[in-house]
Amino acid sequence: HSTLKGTFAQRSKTVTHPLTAYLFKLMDLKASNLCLSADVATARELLSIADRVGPFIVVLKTHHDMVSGWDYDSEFGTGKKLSALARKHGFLIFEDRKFGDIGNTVELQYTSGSAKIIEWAHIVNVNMVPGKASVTSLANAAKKWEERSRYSVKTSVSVGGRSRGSNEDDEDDEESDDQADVATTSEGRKGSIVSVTTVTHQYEPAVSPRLDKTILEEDSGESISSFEEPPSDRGLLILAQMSSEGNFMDERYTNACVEAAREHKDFVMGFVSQQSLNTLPEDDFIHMTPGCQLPPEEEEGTEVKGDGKGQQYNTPQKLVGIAGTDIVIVGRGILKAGDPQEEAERYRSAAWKAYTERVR
Ligand code: 5IU
Repeated sequence: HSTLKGTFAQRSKTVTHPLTAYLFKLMDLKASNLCLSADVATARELLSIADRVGPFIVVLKTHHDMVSGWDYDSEFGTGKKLSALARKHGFLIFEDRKFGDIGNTVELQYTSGSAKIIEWAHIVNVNMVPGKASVTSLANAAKKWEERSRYSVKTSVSVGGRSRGSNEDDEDDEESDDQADVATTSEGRKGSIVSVTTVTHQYEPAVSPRLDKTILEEDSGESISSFEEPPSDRGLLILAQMSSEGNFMDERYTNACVEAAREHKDFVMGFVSQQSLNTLPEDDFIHMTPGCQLPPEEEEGTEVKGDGKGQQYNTPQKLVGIAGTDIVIVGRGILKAGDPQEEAERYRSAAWKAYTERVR
């Protein structure tokens, strides 16, 4: 297939999905096709590893539900802090949520609850077992969210000489009832509304500048990266193949995943899979592949095995070079290393080499 020989730079110019185009560009700029699977126990560790390994990766994969101490604050919480780090280092956040329920339920799981995944994860994935409706529902949810966040209307209400801001979009914000001509200030004082100003403005999808500053200050004042901001589009990966031993995703299942992806090209970026699934000439899906490890440096060239709990590993050379996937997802290979930063660089370099040799 032509995408096996096409460079990421070339594919960034022709691919339909804006977020995939952005990701391909990022991969080309950073010379990286590495995703860190940040399977850590605490929010503090998550932010710390994201900051340290950020320069070497293009995607950070999270499992927010295994992290303790996740701060759900919509402005200064863990999701927003991750977004700031994503902007600083240039990577996308992929919440490996593996949605797997009926359409209505996955939509709510994606957009609601404490975590509000859609707010901070550029990419999520779906388990196709319940059928194609879950993809349609997630796509609709994303479309609604994108429209809302592109043009959110901020209203500033001045009550009895005091001014406060409220967001009309925030349905559960009880204070935003600016229709009434009597309002209560945050201190509980009643007063009549002096003026109501409505300003339509471009929403900042990633993070507020204030938060950028907070994180950067904590981090010895490094400047924000020169990477352009990602588009506000959200993306989906369909779980088409798994790395675990004896999994039930057979060929028929995988083919149905590809079919669903083609039906939702404006939302589906590609697949979590073990090989490239681009077969039609017009296919240009991106493929991310877990189950990746390198042998230790001193044993270069040897085989890598599983983890004894069903996980099966392959080298970047095999996955990117031979099976034709684009991004390798590495967790414990990097996390358990003595120096995760150095190890991330070793994985980046091996995966990039496999890619450059493939397109040569
Ligand atoms: N993961 C897999 N295999 C899969 C899918 C997801 O390992 O087929 I879909 C996840 C599980 C874990 C990460 O979060 O990818 C791999 O971590 P290790 O590199 O530590 O095995």
